[in-house]
Amino acid sequence: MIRFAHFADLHLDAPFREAGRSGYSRQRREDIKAALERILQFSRAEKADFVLSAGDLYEHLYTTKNTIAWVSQRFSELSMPIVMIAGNHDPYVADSWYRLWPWPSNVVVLSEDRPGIFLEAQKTFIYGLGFSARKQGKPDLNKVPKPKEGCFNILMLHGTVDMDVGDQDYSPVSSEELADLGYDYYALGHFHTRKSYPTLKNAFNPGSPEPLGFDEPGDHGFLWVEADNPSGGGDNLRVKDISTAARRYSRMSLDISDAASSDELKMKIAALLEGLDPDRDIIKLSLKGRTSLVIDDKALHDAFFSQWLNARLINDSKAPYDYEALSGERNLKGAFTAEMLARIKACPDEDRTRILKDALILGLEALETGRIESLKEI
Ligand SMILES: [Mn+2]
Repeated sequence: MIRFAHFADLHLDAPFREAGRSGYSRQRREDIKAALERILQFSRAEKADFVLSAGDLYEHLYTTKNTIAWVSQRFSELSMPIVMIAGNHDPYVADSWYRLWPWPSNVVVLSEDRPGIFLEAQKTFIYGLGFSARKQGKPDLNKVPKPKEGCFNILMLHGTVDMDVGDQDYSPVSSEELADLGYDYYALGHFHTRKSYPTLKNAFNPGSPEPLGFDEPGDHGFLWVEADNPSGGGDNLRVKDISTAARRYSRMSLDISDAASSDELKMKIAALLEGLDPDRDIIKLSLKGRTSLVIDDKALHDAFFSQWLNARLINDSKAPYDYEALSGERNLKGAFTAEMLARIKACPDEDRTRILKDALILGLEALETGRIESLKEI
């Protein structure tokens, strides 16, 4: 049996430029380090055979020497091999820390200079396809050696699998091409949310251990893999998600059309935030719908979010329609409004009246903008 940790896209020293509580960016960079600590602690406690880092360990443009010294120290405290490839944010360029730093003896960087390694004690062959520039097209899979018989074979790749990437050319491959290589496990990186592939059951992209922004919602962590060695094609993989994230990003929206007063609006917001943690949750809340209430964004933000690590309130609500004025307009909108108002007035049924009122709003929105944004909220 073989057991290992697979993580990717840690992005040490990411800049975190968005606004937040004082000291926010520094706190978030510490969160990333804490996520790495959790991965390494887990690996040590479980006596992992080795640890894989599938690219974007750090930000080449922002990472300080201190941070690299810190990672190197942490790595040196482990006895098992740590095998890394470079990603598009930390490419194996001339001044790369992967190249220049005196890494401890258990750290292996797979690069063009040395793309593969056989770990004797673990009976595992690992081949790496990392980045040697910030952008890189299709990797040359002909260079990938045949899997070694009688041992576990891992291909590490920082790139995109089975996607129509257009000009976003980040080392694209197809799952068929990977499957043809016949490796036991494909340790992927690049996408910051977890990914598995229906057509390639032994390929995994773990996502970022600590989420970096609103496009990385939900829980985040790394993968813990157990497999038979040799595996016979990777059929007996057991892959577990292990959480490491300190924060959780979410975008939320609240339709405030039916809030009759400022107090009611506040109650709606309070109800939405119930169960969220001001330190753990990082949120972007947009207020939607049509209302005649005067909304003071700053006062609302201060009332609810002054203690939050990072929460934004965006007022996307609009003023209500003036139906009487609209129905007097000599155009399609005017005719539509007049017709709908007449139907609403004549309607005896409460439920149907509500449907007609919604139809009036949606119809006006469609006539004005050519699409219906608020449909999902009704
Ligand atoms: Mn990345």
